[in-house]
Amino acid sequence: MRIEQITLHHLRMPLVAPFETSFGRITDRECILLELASEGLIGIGECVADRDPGYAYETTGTAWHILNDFICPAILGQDVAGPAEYRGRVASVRGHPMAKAGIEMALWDLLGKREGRSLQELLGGIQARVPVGVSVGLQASPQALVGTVGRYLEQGYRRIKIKIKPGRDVEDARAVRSAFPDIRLQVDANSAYTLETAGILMHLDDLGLLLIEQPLSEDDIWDHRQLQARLRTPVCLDESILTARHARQAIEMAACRVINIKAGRVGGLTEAVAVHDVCRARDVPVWSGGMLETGVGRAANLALASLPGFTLPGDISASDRYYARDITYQRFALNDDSTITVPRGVGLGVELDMTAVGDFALRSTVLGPA
Ligand code: NPQ
Ligand code: MG
Repeated sequence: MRIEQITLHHLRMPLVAPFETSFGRITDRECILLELASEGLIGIGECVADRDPGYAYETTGTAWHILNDFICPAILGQDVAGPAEYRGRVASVRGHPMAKAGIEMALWDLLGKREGRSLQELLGGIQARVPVGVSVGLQASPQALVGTVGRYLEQGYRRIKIKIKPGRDVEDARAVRSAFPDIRLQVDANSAYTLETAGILMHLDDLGLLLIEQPLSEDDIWDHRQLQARLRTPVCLDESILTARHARQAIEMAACRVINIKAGRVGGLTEAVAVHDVCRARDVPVWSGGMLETGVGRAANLALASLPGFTLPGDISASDRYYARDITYQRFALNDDSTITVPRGVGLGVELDMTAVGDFALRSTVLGPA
């Protein structure tokens, strides 16, 4: 596939409601949309870096720089066989997985369009509909949280994840559990604790949670092992797992019993499938994380989550959980059984609404061969 032109769009999209986590509160989501032109086809991809380096060190600013100055020049005017070969070409760029993953997603879309196959088929996905839940941000009080969770349950979500941080953990989780004794419930700390402050999390152990996600820092895999040894509830790693090797090491260390997979965090869908394979071979359940994706990244998450090892509900959610207006014509809705249907069209199976892209774009650039 000869890469003739790459267009980058830095977008800012308003959220339907503010989203607050242990690392901050946002009212708009930024991302970079990519369009790769090759032999009469356009492949589209989404880079999930946001404006601020709160979840990870990458931002829309660093990703734009790495894409514009290093990654795009390495493939423009070149014949790229596919996602696997692309990974070799960008191996000399250290880090920056989200920037790399944005182009990789567009290459998968191109490959699917060329071969007339869906991303689901290309990745080896099998389920037609994938079970999903909703991630609920920190609210003003435990009472407000119970109200918000109740509204998502009414909408049909059958798995709830709440965000926690020091001072907003046990009381919040207990309030939700006592209001809804039977729901599938889990918590996510986004690295807000240390082994020294994590003692409080022992109180979560009798709430029947599905898992406790990323309590400690990204680079504290060993300390997650110490914490997991003291908890009956499974620890799930998110930020700590940047490669399939990390997944293997974390499992070997008994640092977690579940892994959250996000293609952006691990540098692309190819590595995401490799993480899935490592976990499946060891009987470790995985589920799809979410990064408040547009319809583009949401389609990719659905295809990935249809692989057989994704046995827990994903943080994918319907489009209207996050956006009143999206950049794809396709919108994803929740089915009655708390699933979302995996797109079946070629590639990602979604088409861009270029009017919406134009309206949300802060800047765009068209890159050609040097
Ligand atoms: C998580 N996602 O599982 C992430 C955290 C997250 C759905 O909880 C901008 C950029 C906003 C990155 C919001 C969910 C974000 C973000 C949440 C990451 O940890
Ligand atoms: Mg998380």
